[in-house]
Amino acid sequence: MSNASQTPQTLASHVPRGSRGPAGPEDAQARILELRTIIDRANRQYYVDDNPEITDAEYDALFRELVDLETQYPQLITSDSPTQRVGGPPSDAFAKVTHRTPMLSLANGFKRDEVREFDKRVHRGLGDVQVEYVTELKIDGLAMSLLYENGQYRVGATRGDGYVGEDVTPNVKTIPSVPLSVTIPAEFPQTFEVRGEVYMPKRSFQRLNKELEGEGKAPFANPRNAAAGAVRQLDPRITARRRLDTFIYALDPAGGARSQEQILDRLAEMGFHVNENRRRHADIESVIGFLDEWQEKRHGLDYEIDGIVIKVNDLAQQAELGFVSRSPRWALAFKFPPEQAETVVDDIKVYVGRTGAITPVAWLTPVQIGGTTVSRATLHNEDEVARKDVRTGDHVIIQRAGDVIPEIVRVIAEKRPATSQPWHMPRTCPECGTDLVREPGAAITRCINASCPAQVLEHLRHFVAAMDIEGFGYATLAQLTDRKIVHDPSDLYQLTKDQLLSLDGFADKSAQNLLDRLERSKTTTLARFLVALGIPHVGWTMSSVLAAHFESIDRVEGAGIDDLRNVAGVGPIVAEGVYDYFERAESKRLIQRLLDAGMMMKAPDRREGPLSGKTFVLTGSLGSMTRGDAEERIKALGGTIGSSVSKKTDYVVVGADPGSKLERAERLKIPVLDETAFLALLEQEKDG
Ligand code: 1X8
Repeated sequence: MSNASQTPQTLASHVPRGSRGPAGPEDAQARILELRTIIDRANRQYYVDDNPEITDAEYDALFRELVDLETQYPQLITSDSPTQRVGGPPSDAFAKVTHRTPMLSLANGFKRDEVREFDKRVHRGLGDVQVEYVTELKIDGLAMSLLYENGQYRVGATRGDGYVGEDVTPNVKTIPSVPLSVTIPAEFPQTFEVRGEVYMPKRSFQRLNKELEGEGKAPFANPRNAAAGAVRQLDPRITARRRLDTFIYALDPAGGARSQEQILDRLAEMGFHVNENRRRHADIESVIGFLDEWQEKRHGLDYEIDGIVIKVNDLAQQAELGFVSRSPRWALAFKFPPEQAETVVDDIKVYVGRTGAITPVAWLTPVQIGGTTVSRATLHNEDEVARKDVRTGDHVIIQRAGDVIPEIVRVIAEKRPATSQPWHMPRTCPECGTDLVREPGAAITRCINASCPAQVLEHLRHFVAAMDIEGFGYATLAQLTDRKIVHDPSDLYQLTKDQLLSLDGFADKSAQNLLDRLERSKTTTLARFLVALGIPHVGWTMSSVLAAHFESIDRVEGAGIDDLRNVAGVGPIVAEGVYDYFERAESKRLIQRLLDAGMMMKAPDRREGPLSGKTFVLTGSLGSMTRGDAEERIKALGGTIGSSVSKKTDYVVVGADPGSKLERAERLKIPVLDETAFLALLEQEKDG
């Protein structure tokens, strides 16, 4: 098997750095959309797939660029911008939990001067008073919320997008350091929430990766991803085997504690794991001493930290400082600089991605950086290689910023072998031999042969991942394409059991399971289908926008360029990408074949049923069910919930103590249902 197809499919598909700043609002709009698409995809990879492909440092740079542009052009901010969220979207695999208060992210600082600036802001905000700080290690784990009722552990949730997380209660329950019941201190509320990080100790991580490699499976890139994978298992028994641990640092309500330090002491008394490496400081220079100390000492820990969290200690002062957009003003996350190491470039090879993008990748003599072995570094594109003048045989400084794909920072010129030659992009595709194309002004070189085996394989991998069809591993798809059984995703739906049984690793049961999963995947949503097609610039956010607007694949396919441009949240670059995609005969053919195979798409968030097209507004409380249950039952029958009464409202359901909505309904002559009538309607519609 050629190695060209073994790389993550979109190694190079985020935008190359060094792009010039936009000149005016129109350029800014285009760049903002581009950044949002890249950031949304990166978020999804990080939070949902546990498989990031850009580094934290790159992510931070892209995010900062977006924040800067949106600050400059506030009129271009939309509610779906990643700057308006604080994390990634929750996955469909778990029930959702709405956090009692949002799980916010902290403002970041990278330089000691930014820490001093933070101190100045705090002092400006509080006036002429003493401020104490508490510093804690910033654990490179997975943020969690744990809810306790009457001292009993009830709900464990991931952070998700900060507002809604995933319910992973049974999984978290398997973590030994999570107390299942706690003794509640006197005068403490019966219901409280703690927050902290779940992490995988370095030692457990190394053992797990050895096991995975022994089974021929892909290892995790870092302990954080391994911990995230373990928490987000559907089977808690797997979580239990992964030896996770926790550090807890927040308590809500604080129950009489007056400082962060007291909160940490109280959490420890209650039986939570609290990190012992914390310190109180009378001034910011003492804080900076703590940063220096831990930047050195951190490698001696059995867990990864990526910085130091600095908090104003006094809770009253915290309350006075409050919040600014997505972060508290009283805290700063100081991030350690990326770690570097020296190694040798043994070779430079190119990979072909799903869209035909050709990415040069340096093969390195394996080297340890901060506890992880690194043997590859992305070189992004031809210009990047030329700019850094990286050559086979060079000694290089590489850096890893907490994530998978490390980067070459620079070549050590003094150590260059005398015989070395500059690297050049090959003229032809290493997979199919087609002449490579680089359009004027573009950074990316492409193989434009749509049936290039590497592209076909990456396209299939993208499709099965997006459609959430388990059981099509790399090896299976590679066999199917090598044997020319499968050429595009629609062929998957024509597979027979005999064909599957002819592949390595299939028995009757596993073949049947795979066929069943394929069959089930045919009932899907328009948003998922659009993602699976692999349209340029269309990740989950964009596909949801398109699905909500157009509601059917026919209408997306038939949309003109102006129709697309007029969709809120779709900018010119995306509009063009989508339009071009659907113009192509291959795309039309693929979609038709998928539909012929029986693919069916539900309209976004709108269930079909006897109440389809009917809008209900609820007011007052019902005796027999909660408001939420009533809404669920209406939606289950296809109805829609409105928030205010208008001429478009079909029914107003009235419980006890109705508000002004009842008056308005009577004025507009909208049918009013009391609880009995409402229940009767539900029953009748259900039977009918
Ligand atoms: C994130 C983290 C916090 C702490 C430690 N590790 C983290 N990853 C801490 O406060 N000790 S606070 C935090 C957040 O608020 N996003």
